[in-house]
Amino acid sequence: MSDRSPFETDMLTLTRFVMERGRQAKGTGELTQLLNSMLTAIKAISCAVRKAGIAHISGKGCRFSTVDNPQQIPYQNRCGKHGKYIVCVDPLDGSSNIDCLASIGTIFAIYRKTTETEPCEQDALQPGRTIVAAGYALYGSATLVALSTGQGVDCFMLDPALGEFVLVDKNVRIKKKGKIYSLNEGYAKYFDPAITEYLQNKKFPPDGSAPYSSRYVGSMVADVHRTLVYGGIFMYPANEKSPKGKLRLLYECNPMAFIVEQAGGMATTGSQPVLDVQPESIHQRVPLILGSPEDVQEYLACVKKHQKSS
Ligand code: AFP
Repeated sequence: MSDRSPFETDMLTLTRFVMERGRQAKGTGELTQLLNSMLTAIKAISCAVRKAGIAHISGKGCRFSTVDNPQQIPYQNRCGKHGKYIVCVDPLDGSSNIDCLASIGTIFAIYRKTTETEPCEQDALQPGRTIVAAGYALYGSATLVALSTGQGVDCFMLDPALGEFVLVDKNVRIKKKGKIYSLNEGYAKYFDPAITEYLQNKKFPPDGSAPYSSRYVGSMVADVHRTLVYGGIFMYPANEKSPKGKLRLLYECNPMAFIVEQAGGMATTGSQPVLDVQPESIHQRVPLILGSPEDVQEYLACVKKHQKSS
């Protein structure tokens, strides 16, 4: 038996990574089982997405909740009892990009149930600070999973030959400051003064430094993953048309905020850290600004300046 930690093996699969984390936590194995079930579903989605155009599967889908049709997927553990976790998941985020083959993703956050009953809405209405594990799958040029169980962020790539996710980036850290801003500037007419000033400073830096680049896929997982890897800032702010922004707190903003904070970044609504928001409804929307800490802090300085002047 090698005396090397299993995390040091040359090719660590995500299945084994999750099992090792569960063993180290001396848990019941339920979170391990749940995470591995999530990975199986992600592999199925990846397979379906990759052959969507051929298999015309637009009418098929996974048995997941959908935004307009939340499903409670009944689950009983080996003892015939309901599980102790609840999962908030966006199974196919960015789906409007499917027809043009732009990257799409799956986003999930796992919380401990707060009730002793079958999974219910109350179980899901927890601040993101209570997240046990969160992650996303990116169906891009390859299929990648970024996962955090609260001990940093690790990235795994799906090896089609193996049918397994393999560790490719351990303990990912976001840059303190980037050179890319990412938001839909088509809504510029509706932006508040703080966002408008912040963007002006990115395009015409007052200190004469080089302007930032603009990148926007319109698929949150792709835009957030690029921000995690290259640094910079992703924004879906509130605007006149969407006073609370567009993105959903429970299954888009919270998991992404958890991942970015675990990688050393920041995630704010503009008035408070995303993970501190007390959810009031399942489909609640919040403004989202996340990324490199110095970039997010620069944005918050613009917010503070305009709050003082208003
Ligand atoms: P769809 O799932 O309808 O494509 O929406 C994707 C999304 O929720 C998120 O992935 C993007 O960041 C955001 O919407 C893009 O919204 P805009 O099209 O308004 O920029």
